Amino acid sequence: MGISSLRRDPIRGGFRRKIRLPRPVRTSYNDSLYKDLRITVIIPCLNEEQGIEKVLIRMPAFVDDIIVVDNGSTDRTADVAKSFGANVIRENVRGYGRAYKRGFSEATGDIIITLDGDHSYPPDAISYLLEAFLHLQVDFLNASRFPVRDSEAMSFKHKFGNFVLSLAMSLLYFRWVRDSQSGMWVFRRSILEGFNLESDGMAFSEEIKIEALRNSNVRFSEISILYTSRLGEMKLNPWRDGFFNLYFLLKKRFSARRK
Ligand SMILES: Nc1nc2c(ncn2[C@@H]2O[C@H](COP(=O)(O)OP(=O)(O)O)[C@@H](O)[C@H]2O)c(=O)[nH]1
Ligand SMILES: [Mg+2]
Repeated sequence: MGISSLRRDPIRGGFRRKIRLPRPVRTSYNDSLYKDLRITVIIPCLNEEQGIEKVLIRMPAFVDDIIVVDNGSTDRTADVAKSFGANVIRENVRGYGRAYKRGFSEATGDIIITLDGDHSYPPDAISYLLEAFLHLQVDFLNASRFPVRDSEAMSFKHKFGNFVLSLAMSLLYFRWVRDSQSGMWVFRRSILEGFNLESDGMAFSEEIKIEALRNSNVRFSEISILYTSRLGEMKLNPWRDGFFNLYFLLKKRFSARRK
């Protein structure tokens, strides 16, 4: 029945025929959990006092636990994160991968979600990613930054480097991966048990995806998010990290697998 078929009440101005609103549906889910799942967000930070504030302001309320791994910051990163109720863990040994491995060892959630502390990845996308993760029935969901809509977010050099690295990973592992360097992932914590994560540096981002692709019991998928320009100073060294990541990719592909 279209709304035009209802006659306007000339006196009260409303519609004559009563529209019955459905009763709120009660679910059996525990209110404090996202569909009965405990969600842990892990954010590695090296001097991200500006970015981490913006990230934590936008963090959805259903996230159960936020772990900020403070990788030897000399600014107010830890204080800002604590003021938002995050669980701040200090990891004095530098390195992106190192920070993540420390964070994983402290995580308790059924699902782990990661993002940078620089406010380049969207915390608002967490619910969308979780829904996609559950709907697609996967174990590891990679959030691809491509296509990049914000022209300030990524230089041509970065886009080109990312494309080369992602193409190399796709060819080496026989699986199309659009963004091998993305730092935003959603995965079941239990899959970490079968992973062999060695990198302490920036190559960790591709290594965790390689492990997901290599494990036949891990269902992998990828979905686009909106990536924007970071706040604060960039920690990545494009040439050094780019070439090292390519070398790491080849080394991992052709070396014997350690368990
Ligand atoms: N490069 C780097 N990043 C770190 C380190 N420890 C923590 N991080 C954090 O890891 C995230 C990724 O670094 P970023 O400079 O944003 O790299 P990009 O996103 O690849 O450009 C940021 O939140 C950093 O603050 C570290 O030792 N090295
Ligand atoms: Mg970043």
